[in-house]
Amino acid sequence: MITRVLVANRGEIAVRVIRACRELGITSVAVYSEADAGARHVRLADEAVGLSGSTAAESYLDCAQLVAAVRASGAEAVHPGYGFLAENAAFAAAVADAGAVFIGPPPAAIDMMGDKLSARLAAEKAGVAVVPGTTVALADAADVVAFGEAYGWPVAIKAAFGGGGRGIRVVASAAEARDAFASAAFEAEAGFGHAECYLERYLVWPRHIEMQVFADTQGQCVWLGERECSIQRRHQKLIEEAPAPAFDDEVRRAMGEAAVRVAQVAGYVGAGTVEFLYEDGEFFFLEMNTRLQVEHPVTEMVTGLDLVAEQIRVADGAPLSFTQESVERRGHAIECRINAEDAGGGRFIPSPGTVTSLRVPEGPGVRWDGGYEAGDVVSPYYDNLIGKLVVWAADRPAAIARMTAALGELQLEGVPTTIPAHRVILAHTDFLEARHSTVWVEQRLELPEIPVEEVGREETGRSQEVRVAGRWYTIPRPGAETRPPPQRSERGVPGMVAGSGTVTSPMQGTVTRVLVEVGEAVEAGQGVCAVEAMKMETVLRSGIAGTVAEVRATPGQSVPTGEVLVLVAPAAEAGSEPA
Ligand code: MV4
Repeated sequence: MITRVLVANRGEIAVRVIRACRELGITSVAVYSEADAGARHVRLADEAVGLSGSTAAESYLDCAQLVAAVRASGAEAVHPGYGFLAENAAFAAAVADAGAVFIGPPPAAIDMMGDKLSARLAAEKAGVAVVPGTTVALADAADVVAFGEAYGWPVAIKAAFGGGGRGIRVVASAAEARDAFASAAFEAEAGFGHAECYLERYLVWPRHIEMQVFADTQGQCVWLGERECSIQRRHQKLIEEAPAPAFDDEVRRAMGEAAVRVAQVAGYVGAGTVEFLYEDGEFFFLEMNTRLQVEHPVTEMVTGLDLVAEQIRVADGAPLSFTQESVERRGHAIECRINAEDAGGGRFIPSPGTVTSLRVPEGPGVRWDGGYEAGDVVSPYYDNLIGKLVVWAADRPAAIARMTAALGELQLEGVPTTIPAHRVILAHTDFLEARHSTVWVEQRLELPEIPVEEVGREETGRSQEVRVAGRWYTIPRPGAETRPPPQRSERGVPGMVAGSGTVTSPMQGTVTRVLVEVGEAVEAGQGVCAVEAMKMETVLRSGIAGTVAEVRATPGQSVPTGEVLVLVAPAAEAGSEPA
């Protein structure tokens, strides 16, 4: 029987797993990086093991250190949470080699779903519709043209080892195929270590609906219901709900059964999520996530199940504590992710710092899964998710009202958060009428420029307080620049300021790649370097044609928002100093 679990994660999900352990009478062992000594998950755990290093790569992503911690702590099982090593088959295998149980699926299932081409083949084998596309690696740009001519444009080029939205390139016409293929293959190689790409017809207004499945070691597999996850920006979800609004019972059942068949083809064990795109009443398999997801609480709220406790029981060899027939779904649940980000103008700029005060809402049907308390630091090294506000109510309108009220009660100071963005979304008629899609936040939602969270920072002398519709806001003083110019242009090219040869980082992050050298000629729109933040890499582009005058970026370098990384001199003055 499992009596000691090492939690190979941090933040709110480590807290969630530690709580489940406590309820099950299991001793929890936290791990922590140098930056996380004294973090909330460490304070809550029964025991803790330090890891050396502060960056994710040096600490929570270092397999060898984690396995050493498993051995040193005497843990009998490891819960990986989500992110970090949760979908790393080599880690799952190393945990088993160390004599402990990996609380997750077998390594072979992780591998099958990690390669999106073999995942598509698995779905086909399960008789599940995939987005029309290819199941062998692309050979050249001619494949893209042939596919586009046959199935229609736009076409998506996706990295076989990408996933979660990373490494997708949308091609609108045959004319774009050559460049798009070359850069997709380059980025796939640079980003994932595998250049293989495949094609899909690109759906322009889909909803993202995913199905929770659960399998045990005895061959049972059950679907628990779907989550609507379309409200997202830059492939990071903001709001999730269960059930999906305007979604038929028949489609739900068909999707659930399809997800179970995919899991069975993969030889799945434990909690898994099968992602689908849903458009015009049809659903298409996208990927399978072989982990517990951030948004699992909305499924817990409507089913009354504890998915983390179930994961631990299943890892211990127990049969599922429910059957397909016994699972009931009641009411409606919504989750709002509270991130340390300045959502002003829809830019969602990561803004780590110290949470100086925090009061979480209470009351019937309100749940807070948090990783921080007042005085804790949201570090620039990791995901900036502070916590998740989850509500349950009898139906969707009641859940939206409850969430709106709970957001009003949530008081968090010290860092800007996504709270103001949530309030705008929850009141939007497109959201209320479920007329949104995966691109709705980026294409339709207008968020005010008002940096609401600047309140209390007036000492800079660059802001002033104003009252709008009965609420106090702090806005920049006229003429005062409180942040670098928006890097997200009207046409939605991130990481580029049209007409400018000064390439700056649009967010706090780490330089991953430098793509040009001093003296090199570049086109307007050409990528010059790439910065990673929140697991997402953004290629920064020159806004002008010209010659690279200066490269200040170096791979691995941590950069604040607005840092100048590359200077491009305009073509006319090539070779001279940029203005
Ligand atoms: C797509 C798509 C439209 N058509 N594939 C992004 C995340 C990754 N799991 C797959 N993604 C998409 N694939 C085709 N053929 C649109 C998206 C997409 C998306 C999907 C899920 C959640 C959010 C998204 C946001 C933008 C695009």
